[in-house]
Amino acid sequence: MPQQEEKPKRTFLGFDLSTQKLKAILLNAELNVVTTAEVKFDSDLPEFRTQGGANPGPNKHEYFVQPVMWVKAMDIVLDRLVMQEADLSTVVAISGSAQQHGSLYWSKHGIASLNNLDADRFLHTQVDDSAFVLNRTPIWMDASTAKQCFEMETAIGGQTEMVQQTGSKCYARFTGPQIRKIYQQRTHAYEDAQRISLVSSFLASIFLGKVAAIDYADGSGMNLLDIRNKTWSKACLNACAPDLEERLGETVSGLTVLGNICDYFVQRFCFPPDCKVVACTGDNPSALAGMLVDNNWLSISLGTSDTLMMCLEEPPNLEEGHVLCHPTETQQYMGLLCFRNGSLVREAINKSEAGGNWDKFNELLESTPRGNFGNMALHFNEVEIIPKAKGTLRWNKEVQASSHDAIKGIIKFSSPQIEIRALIEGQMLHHRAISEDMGFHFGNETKILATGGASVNKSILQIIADVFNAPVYIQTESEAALLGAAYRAAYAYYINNNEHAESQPKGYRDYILSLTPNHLKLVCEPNKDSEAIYAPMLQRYRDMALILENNKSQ
Ligand code: ADP
Ligand code: XUL
Repeated sequence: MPQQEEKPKRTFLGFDLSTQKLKAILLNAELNVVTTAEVKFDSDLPEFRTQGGANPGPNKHEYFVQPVMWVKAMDIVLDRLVMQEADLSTVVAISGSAQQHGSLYWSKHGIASLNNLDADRFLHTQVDDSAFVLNRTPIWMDASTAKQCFEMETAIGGQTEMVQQTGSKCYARFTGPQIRKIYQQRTHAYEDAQRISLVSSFLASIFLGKVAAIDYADGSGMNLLDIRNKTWSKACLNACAPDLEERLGETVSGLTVLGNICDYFVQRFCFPPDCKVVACTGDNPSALAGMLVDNNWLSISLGTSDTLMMCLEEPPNLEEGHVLCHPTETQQYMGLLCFRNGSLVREAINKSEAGGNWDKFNELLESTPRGNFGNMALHFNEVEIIPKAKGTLRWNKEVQASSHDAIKGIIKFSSPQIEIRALIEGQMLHHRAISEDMGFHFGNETKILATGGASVNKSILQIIADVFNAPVYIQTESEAALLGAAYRAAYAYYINNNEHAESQPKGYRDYILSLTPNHLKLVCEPNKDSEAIYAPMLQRYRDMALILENNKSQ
């Protein structure tokens, strides 16, 4: 007998089925990356003729995907992992993240094929077009359901009621309005659909060999889930389509082990037969899980749009923005705010004021003092989501919130330096005000996690630190949604494992951080005078915004 039994080699596998690609990541027992593999839809699967991972539909605002493309991608990504000598026989748990809101409609034949996958054949020859009553799945980019949104909100007693129950007003891309459109326009297909999956629960279904439950967090993006009770809202189901509950099935926590991997993957890719399949979730909740943040953290993604995520104790019932059930139960809820005028506006001002050179842009930005002599701007080049407004406004220190000039603003600032600082400070004041409205409490413990393309820009991050009066960190590993999938697999495995039965199991965040503590890097701290400068500016921004709001409603 050896003195100490050798620990079995354990790995965890995470997937992210995003808009443009399917990516897999294999983590070892210490949660370090062993290997990754990916399949890009446009270039690796050109036969589906996607652009940016989607196909435009025949009618205006329609976007779809053929689900068999995703099935094919799963075979390929697993092959690519094997080709990189990943030992899949060590994988003890799997989970996934996927683009939110898309819906798949299983046929009777499809469910039978899923239950009886033949390991000698490719997946996509078994879960093929005929596995679904619609071989085109509407995805989140689809904006064709304004009519159904109106109908659903009206049926349950208005927009406020929809927000109260589901955490969001009806959005065209959300799954409920999409299902209703299919029920109305393809009634026979709807009637033939045995089950409906989200993209995330579809991913889990393939590994499980049966239709998987929808998790609470991704379920919150449907306008169908009562986010307080974590059950389907009868009123919303009735407002959507008949006999819907039986098609949706039960909902579960995103930390649930749904079962063992099906035999197909054991035979074909050498997974162990007791490898656990953990509920999959949407890409935004999964990113929050991958960032390992608690209620002190505000995460700001500076991508094409600026997206803010936070943990919340209570839903704020905001007219805009989304409240979702928290993916890892670190807190009750997560808040999600998306602002359309992010990087593209910064790029436009960079072009007009600094010739498109970010170094020059930063030099000009840093040559102006914090507070910008009282100059402030709002640039909504596209109609902003919150507030729903379009246009540019510049205010100098003479413009009073109470005067008519607040609505008109001034034409131009006196220098590119002032223009650039006014843009960045204005964006961040706007983001801070709305995240406060959503219920985020700023205090001494507040920290910011910056991600996305513009998070490489330290001058912008310094302004974030000052306006939010909080230190700014970046992640050392990118792709939070993908990491979040593998982390959830590891945690669900841990809480389901007998070896911890006697002690009180750690919470999700504590457990993952105990294995992989150094995932963040501090990049900027607020200057000492930042609160003194930006607190009055924030109030001024709010006063100005109120004038605009009142003016709009007159
Ligand atoms: P998405 O994931 O939404 O496609 P990314 O997170 O990749 O977007 O971010 C892309 C954006 O990052 C670009 O639009 C660009 O303006 C911005 N960006 C890249 N480098 C810089 C930089 N040095 N400073 C500011 N913004 C930058
Ligand atoms: C969120 C949303 C997108 C998709 C695709 O509401 O529509 O972020 O999840 O990434």
